[in-house]
Amino acid sequence: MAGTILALAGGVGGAKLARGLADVLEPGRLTVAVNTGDDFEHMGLPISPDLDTVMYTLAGRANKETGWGVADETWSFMEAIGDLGGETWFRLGDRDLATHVMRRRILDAGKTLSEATDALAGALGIRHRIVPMSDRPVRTVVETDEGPLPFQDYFVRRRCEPRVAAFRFEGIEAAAPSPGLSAALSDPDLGAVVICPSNPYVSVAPIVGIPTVAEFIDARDVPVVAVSPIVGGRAVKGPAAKMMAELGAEISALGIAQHYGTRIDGLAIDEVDAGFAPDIEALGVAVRVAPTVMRSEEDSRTLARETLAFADGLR
Ligand code: FO1
Repeated sequence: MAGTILALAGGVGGAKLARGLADVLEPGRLTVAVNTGDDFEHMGLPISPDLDTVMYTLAGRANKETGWGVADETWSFMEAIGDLGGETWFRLGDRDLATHVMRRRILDAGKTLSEATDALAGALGIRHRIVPMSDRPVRTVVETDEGPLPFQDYFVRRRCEPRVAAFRFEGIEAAAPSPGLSAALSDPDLGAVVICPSNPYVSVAPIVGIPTVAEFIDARDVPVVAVSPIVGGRAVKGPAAKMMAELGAEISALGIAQHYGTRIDGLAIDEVDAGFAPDIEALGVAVRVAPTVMRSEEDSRTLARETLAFADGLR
């Protein structure tokens, strides 16, 4: 695989493949652009869940049980907040809290979300570039049968129960790509864009919906390959399958190919879904069958190598 790689990621699946790519690529060859549509201000703190999940995962400190936050976490702060009658629906662990407080201080000093991310990732010893998709606010709003819900209200407070009708990304029209994302897109050595196995509706859509990014993808001269987040008719983690059902999409690797259409050149699907290959290829999307469920860091490295080889073959 020649050239540099731009990975688009959000959530647990995205973070795992980003980790696999970081393990197999030199720091200068990988940029991970992360969804910020899930971000919100909570108790005066700037929360960036997908940036933190990617950062903690690349640092080897992610909480594998919850899929978010930090491993070996303690909850004294939350307990004390509860005792004082504060909000406890969105749980902030003691170690995780330090990240939000540090991000607050950096942003209050007038620095950008990109600069905050560089500082935090650097402090965690991460050598690969993790960048927010934009330094301007983009907020995902979930249109449900109970009306519009800010993303975290839908995802955490309501546990994804309301029926989804559509998604809105407030601020996306005015959202320029972050400097790191712009640099990756305009890098003459860019060899491929990898869309990680993240939720296509709420983790990937905000990134590829940024006008400059959408234009790049439509006019691209490098392969864009995605990894299906749906395996065997189910989401590996999270509400993607439930959303697809509610939106009337087929809950399968074919449904993912139909969602992305020819905005992607190739789709990596799991071995259990190999039967979908002809129908996906009929859409004009190349197929790579590979083990796509990442249960270990070795699995993530294997999938990263498969995805890079797949993209290389499409150049
Ligand atoms: N998800 C939950 O289901 N419950 C929580 O209390 C919760 C707290 C939390 C704190 C920090 C953080 O970075 C993420 C947190 N998440 C929690 C996950 C978060 O809602 C999701 O990671 C993303 O927004 C969706 O990928």
